[in-house]
Amino acid sequence: MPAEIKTHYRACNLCEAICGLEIKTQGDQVLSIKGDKQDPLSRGYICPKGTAMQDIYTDPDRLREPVKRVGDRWEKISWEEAFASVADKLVAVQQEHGADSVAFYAGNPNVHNYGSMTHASVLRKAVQSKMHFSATSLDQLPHHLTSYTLYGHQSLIPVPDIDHTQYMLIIGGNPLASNGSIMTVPDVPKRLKAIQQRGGRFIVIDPRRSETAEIADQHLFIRPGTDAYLLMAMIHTLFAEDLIATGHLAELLVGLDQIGEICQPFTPELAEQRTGIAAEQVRQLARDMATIEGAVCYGRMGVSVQVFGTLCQWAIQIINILTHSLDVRGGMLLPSPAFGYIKPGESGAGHFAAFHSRVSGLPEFAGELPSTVMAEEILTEGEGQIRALITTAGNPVLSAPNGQQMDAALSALDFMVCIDFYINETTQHADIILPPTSALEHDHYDLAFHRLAVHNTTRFNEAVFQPPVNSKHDWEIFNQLGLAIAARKGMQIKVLPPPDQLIDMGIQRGPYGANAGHELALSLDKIKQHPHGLDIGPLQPSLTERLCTQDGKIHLLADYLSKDIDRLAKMGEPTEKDQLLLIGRRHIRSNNSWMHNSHRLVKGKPRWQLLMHPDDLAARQLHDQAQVRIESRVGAVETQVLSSDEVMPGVVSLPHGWGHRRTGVSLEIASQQEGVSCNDLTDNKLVDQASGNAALNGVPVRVFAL
Ligand SMILES: Nc1nc2c(c(=O)[nH]1)N[C@H]1C(S)=C(S)[C@@H](COP(=O)(O)OP(=O)(O)OC[C@H]3O[C@@H](n4cnc5c(=O)[nH]c(N)nc54)[C@H](O)[C@@H]3O)O[C@H]1N2
Ligand SMILES: Nc1nc2c(c(=O)[nH]1)N[C@H]1C(S)=C(S)[C@@H](COP(=O)(O)OP(=O)(O)OC[C@H]3O[C@@H](n4cnc5c(=O)[nH]c(N)nc54)[C@H](O)[C@@H]3O)O[C@H]1N2
Ligand code: SF4
Ligand SMILES: [Mo]
Repeated sequence: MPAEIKTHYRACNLCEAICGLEIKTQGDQVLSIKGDKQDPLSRGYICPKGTAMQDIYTDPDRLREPVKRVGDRWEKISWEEAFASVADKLVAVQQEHGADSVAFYAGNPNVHNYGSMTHASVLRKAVQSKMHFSATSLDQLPHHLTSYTLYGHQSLIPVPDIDHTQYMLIIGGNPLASNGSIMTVPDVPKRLKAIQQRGGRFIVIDPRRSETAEIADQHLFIRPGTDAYLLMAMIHTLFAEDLIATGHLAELLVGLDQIGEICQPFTPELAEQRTGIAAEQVRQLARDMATIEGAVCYGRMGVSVQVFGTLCQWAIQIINILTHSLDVRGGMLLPSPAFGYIKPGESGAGHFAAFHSRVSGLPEFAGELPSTVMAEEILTEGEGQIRALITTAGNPVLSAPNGQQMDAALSALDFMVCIDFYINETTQHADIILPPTSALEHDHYDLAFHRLAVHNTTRFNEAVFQPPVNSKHDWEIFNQLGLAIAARKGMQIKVLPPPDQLIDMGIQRGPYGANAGHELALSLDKIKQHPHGLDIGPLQPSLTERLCTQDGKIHLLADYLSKDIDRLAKMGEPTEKDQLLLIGRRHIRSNNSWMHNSHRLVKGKPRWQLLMHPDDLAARQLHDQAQVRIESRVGAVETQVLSSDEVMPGVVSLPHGWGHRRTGVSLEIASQQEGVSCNDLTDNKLVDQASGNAALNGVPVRVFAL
């Protein structure tokens, strides 16, 4: 008799949109994956990656047991042997070279996997090193630093109230491809169209006419890396034209006059010269923000991951504050999640520049050093050198700038262990790989992204499949490896109970719990009764009660920002003759570096080429689809160029996460794909000076015919 057909509901954990999925299975087969129409947040929306969740589950290349490297082969080993060897090695390295000779790199999927978020601390406590790196500093670090500076907590991050806004200014974000970031917004095409249907507008500022720009009311090209001039000029205009209205926040603001002074030199005319956006247009953007009720200014990767990333994110908050667009309906609002609700007294607020990196002297934030310095900290000899590395769900060889240097650094380590289920560009350097279960084999509660969602909901889902007998979840690996290391150090550490138990306490104590006197009296058990998710209401103004600064005020300016504004004022014209500025590009069918082993996602038109404006092609006597060599300060790659007026003249675009054709990678489908790694060109020395975040956009390159 054939096995029974079952229907499961599960949120997708591949990107920040956390769409509800309806998954039909029979035995151990997935029959179909569709959007869950009853999910109150995603409303049935799904993208092609959601369907591809099944390809990860069935992928023959996915590791199911620990492996150890023997020469250039991989040998299966038992979990006992794996934990013992890793613990022996790490402890030996620390005994010889000190606690900080072992480093961590945590990749992006950690924040999409709740057991990794709750249990990573067990391993960290056992290892006791202060060398932590993560994808945060290749990404949203400027948002955390800005929230820490202005609102007193790195995770108190307001998001656009997209369902009620009348005017949305999107700078350097492409939600149609990314499905939103630092803004959990499934079903974003409909949500953006709804702005227009209710008589509002949205405007995109981007060096490329992106998918989002295509459907916007207006698209303005901007020269990469110059957004800070635009934003400072908008602030300048608000002061110059007496457009400032701070509404209910007025009494909380400290340093308003200083902002007025510091933005003086940044005229719309200067902005025009640097950005390419007409001065009158710059003024109009400021006026619209100030005069339209329910307006919001939002910026993402394009403005975070560039040379003035923090200044841009700060200026975006300031514009929202000065136009009474913060903490108001239709503007920027703080989500109120069932778990992880930030209010005064909450731990994990962050700290900044408590120590600096050894070689380049970049500051830590919240206990992490910028990932741009990880390779040099491995390669530069001397006291404090990193000798061993633990990676969890990360692929820095393809994701961090100067990938060739990263590759060389990982080869130079005394020992490396990876918690990951693929042998890819990074993990191939490991001595031992510890593979966790895949997503459909564990339960799921999204800890990170309900906290950034445009509507408050909560959702818990059971595992779709029973995990195989000899398998471990990420959280079990953290517990057991932590114990093994602690035992060798004669330390006592506590392992943690399963993640669902941990978050249950947090939910019960949260704002919808019985303790808070909420009528829902939420607990995990109650949430489990709603497998499609539970609607807990639209975003509401709440910032004034939730500010975590010591005096409960918003200090608009900080020293490090004044310094950065100085740096902006002194910066010259960025490009030399013949130089082009390289930017990235995301595609709906791709997910950073690790979903190219799914046939259904990579089939069809290739998507890894370099885009170049026809004028720039002509100037180099290049023709469409020619093979070209791209050179930057750190490296060179060869690929195909496509002629496209999507990018502005002077700008070229290459997506990241490709470049799987190399020896040592065991990804059957991915390694057949053409395409090179964009991060073999991006520069580890090109950083946002304020935070140390990587500047992966706006990288100077030259392009030649092959
Ligand atoms: N399909 C898909 N979805 C994803 C991901 C993925 O890889 N694929 N990754 C996920 C992750 S980890 C993240 S962080 C988010 C990112 O989410 P987004 O930030 O929305 O995604 P990006 O496509 O990187 O958008 C950045 C935009 O900035 C533009 N840009 C580049 N340089 C500049 C500049 O100097 N100024 C301005 N104004 N714009 C600039 C680019 O052309 C691009 O359109 O996406 C998430 N979702
Ligand atoms: N040039 C350029 N570079 C970029 C960007 C860009 O826009 N342009 N974007 C940056 C951004 S926003 C980000 S977030 C980073 C991402 O950088 P990383 O996080 O370093 O890289 P990913 O490609 O996300 O790789 C994820 C790894 O996690 C593994 N994995 C997946 N799920 C799990 C799991 O549940 N458990 C475990 N243990 N492992 C798992 C995968 O096999 C893969 O090896 O890239 C950054 N790099
Ligand atoms: S948009 Fe993101 S969360 Fe939704 S189905 Fe696609 S990958 Fe999954
Ligand atoms: Mo990211």
